[in-house]
Amino acid sequence: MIWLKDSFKKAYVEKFIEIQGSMPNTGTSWEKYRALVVLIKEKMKISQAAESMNDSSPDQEKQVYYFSLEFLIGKLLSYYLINLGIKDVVQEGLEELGIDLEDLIAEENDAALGNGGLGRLSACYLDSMAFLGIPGQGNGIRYKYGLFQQKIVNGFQVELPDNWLKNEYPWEMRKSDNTVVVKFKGHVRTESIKGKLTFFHEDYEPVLAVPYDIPMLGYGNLNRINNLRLWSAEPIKDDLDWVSFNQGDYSKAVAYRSEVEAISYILYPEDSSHAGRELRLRQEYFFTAAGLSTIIRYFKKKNNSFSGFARKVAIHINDTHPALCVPELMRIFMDEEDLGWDEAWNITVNTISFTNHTILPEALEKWPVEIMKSQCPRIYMIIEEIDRRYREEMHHMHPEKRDLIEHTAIIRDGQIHMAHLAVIGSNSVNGVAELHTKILKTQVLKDFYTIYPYKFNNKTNGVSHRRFLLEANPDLSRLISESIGEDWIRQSESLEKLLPYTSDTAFLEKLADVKYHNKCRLANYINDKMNIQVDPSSIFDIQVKRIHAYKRQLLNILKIMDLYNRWREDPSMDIYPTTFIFGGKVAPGYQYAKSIIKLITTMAQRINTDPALGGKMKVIFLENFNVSLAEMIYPAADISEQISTASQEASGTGNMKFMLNGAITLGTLDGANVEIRRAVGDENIAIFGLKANEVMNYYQWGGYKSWEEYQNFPRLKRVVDQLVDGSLGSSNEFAGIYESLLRDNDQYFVLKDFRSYTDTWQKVNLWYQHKLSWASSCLVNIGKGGVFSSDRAIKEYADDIWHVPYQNEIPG
Ligand code: 26M
Repeated sequence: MIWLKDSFKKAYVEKFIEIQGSMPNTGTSWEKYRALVVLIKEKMKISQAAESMNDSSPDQEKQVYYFSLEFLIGKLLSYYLINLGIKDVVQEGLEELGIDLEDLIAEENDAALGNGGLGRLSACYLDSMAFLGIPGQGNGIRYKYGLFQQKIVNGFQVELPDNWLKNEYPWEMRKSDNTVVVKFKGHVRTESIKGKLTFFHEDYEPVLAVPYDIPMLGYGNLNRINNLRLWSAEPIKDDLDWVSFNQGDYSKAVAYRSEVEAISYILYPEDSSHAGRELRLRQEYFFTAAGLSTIIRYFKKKNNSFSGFARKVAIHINDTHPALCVPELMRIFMDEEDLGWDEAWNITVNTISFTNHTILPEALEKWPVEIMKSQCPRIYMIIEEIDRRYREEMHHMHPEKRDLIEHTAIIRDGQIHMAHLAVIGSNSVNGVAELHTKILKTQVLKDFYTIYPYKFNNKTNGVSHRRFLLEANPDLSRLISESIGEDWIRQSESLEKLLPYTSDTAFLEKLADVKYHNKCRLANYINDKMNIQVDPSSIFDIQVKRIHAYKRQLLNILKIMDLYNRWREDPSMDIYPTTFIFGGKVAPGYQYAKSIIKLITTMAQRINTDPALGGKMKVIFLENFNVSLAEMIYPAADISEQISTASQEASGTGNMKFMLNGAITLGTLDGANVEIRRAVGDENIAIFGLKANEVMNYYQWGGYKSWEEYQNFPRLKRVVDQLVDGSLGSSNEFAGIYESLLRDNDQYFVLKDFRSYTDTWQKVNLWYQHKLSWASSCLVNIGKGGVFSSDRAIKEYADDIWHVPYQNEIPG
């Protein structure tokens, strides 16, 4: 315990006076929030300084650096109070000062430096590394604007800028002393000095990379505070001089400044498409080069030779976005540290590991040679050399396999294949669920799998069960701890101790009460925000995630249209009242997915205002789905919709968050759903639809005939026709969706899976009416949810890939 109530109160009041020059009761909520954060930050610093003084071990611990263009961290204050074990003390102390902690928590902006699954995963992983005592640092970009805020206006998504730094972000610390220069453009002059080729990068554009650090504090672990280092791009101080000296042109000086500031200006809001924009490449090189330079600087402080580098440093690249780590590390070793190619290459490969997050071909990064050459001329030379040596080596090993070389080369048809660079330049390649890893080995990267079988491994994703269960669902957490003790907070697998309660009626009733209470909380939110009343005793059937064709929100809304049709025809139909809830953002340029939102909101408008339904159905599209909202939604779910076209969702992580909160998955055998089913058993999950191998077979033979599906199932034909027959209004809004289903042959098998989906949904609806059986299955999901904690995932990374120790025991 770092504070008792009275010492906290005293410290808080003193801190407030120090910062504001007045008493707390005169301040705004924002000022009170900031003072609390500053106080906690200082407390962390003091304890960490004490720790590092005690650390007399001569040998430096191995450091893990997690490179990611996205960290979707959400809010920190409330979570850190829990991790420090002082939430109650602080809450009571503040209350005595007349301050409501909830008001302060509400002041914090979500740090939304990520799009979705990939970005939230990196935040969960930093959390678990801090908890497990792994020296693990994040490296990313301090975007001035995070993921856009979504408003729904007339049923359409409207994007607003996310100006999260408007007020200042009190968790971050600017570390100007650690600023580095990243060099873009210019050209490379080669000179032979004493018989050695030497490279001079000349006439380059210098960009200052200024780091901002955010402390990463794990549960119960004040001794080890990790760091998330986010880089901001700034013009060099004397930019006017520099530019006028070089170009003698004022307008160029202005252009220089804005080109530099653009680098860390905004997060790209696409989560599955690669547009090949120059600015994106500049972002990638910027944070890669800046991050590596701090790693090298820190390493050199403690070591005098690079031979042990890979034993002291692990660099993990989150998708291919940081794959320029490979040539940049080579550049540093060769051009700055004077190592030869072979030694530099060995160390580089042994240091870097790589995670792939998607098989969608449109997401795979390829950069035109011309862009790479002009932005990063020296890096391009090194990539060319890596490619040349790779081809040469393959030619030696497999002289007959010319195809193999062409399929796996890094540079081909004027494009640089970043996934190939990442696979060749790393010692480990992992997928994010068993099925996904299998698809990588047998399809997407199959040629590489024949060349480097030993590099491939699976690391099924995990989520922070402390954020998404302990923090997000306090009532359930209390019920769990009262029954099985608090072990589960540190050892997620201890949730299995709940399993004996699946036949305990009194317990199951309490579980249902908790769920009801969480549904009331969400219902109140919906009422406040949207002025729509939803019945908390109806089934909450929820799909929240980015909107994308492969995730098939369309399948869900067609199901709702069908149900609505049937209900109107037969009001006595025996279906339990259901509230259908959607949430999720669309990439601003993705018109098709935008029309899906419009379809959902159009149906919502219809159904929610139809008096004949007597409130049996409601449809809600919650705007601006983000981490904070997610923390309110998962605890309130009965049904978790995980309905992607099998093979397309690499893992999913929302599925795990729902499960840990006792929702039943209604899903396809895709991504980690496969493993969820294995964990809970067939009777505690609802699976439907095509299997991955069936889908891939169809793809191989050019798809299936969606027309036949449509013709042969009248209920389906009816909802598809309704998209264009005027029943949804006179505009042509949904013609694109209609065409995608019938003319473009329904690439995502929406029509093909419709029957099996609606049948399965109906069974689930019946099942819910057997309250005890349902609650018992919910409990199995919670009890088996422990393996999907990011603690488990990080331990596997630590054991198999990074080779770092972790502390797993409860400290004494
Ligand atoms: C690429 C190029 C240019 C701009 C943006 C991108 C890009 C950004 C994010 C591409 C993909 C991005 O994210 C992919 C992603 O989020 N994948 C998800 O990763 C999760 C964590 O592993 C999985 O659970 C999801 O199944 C997977 O879709």
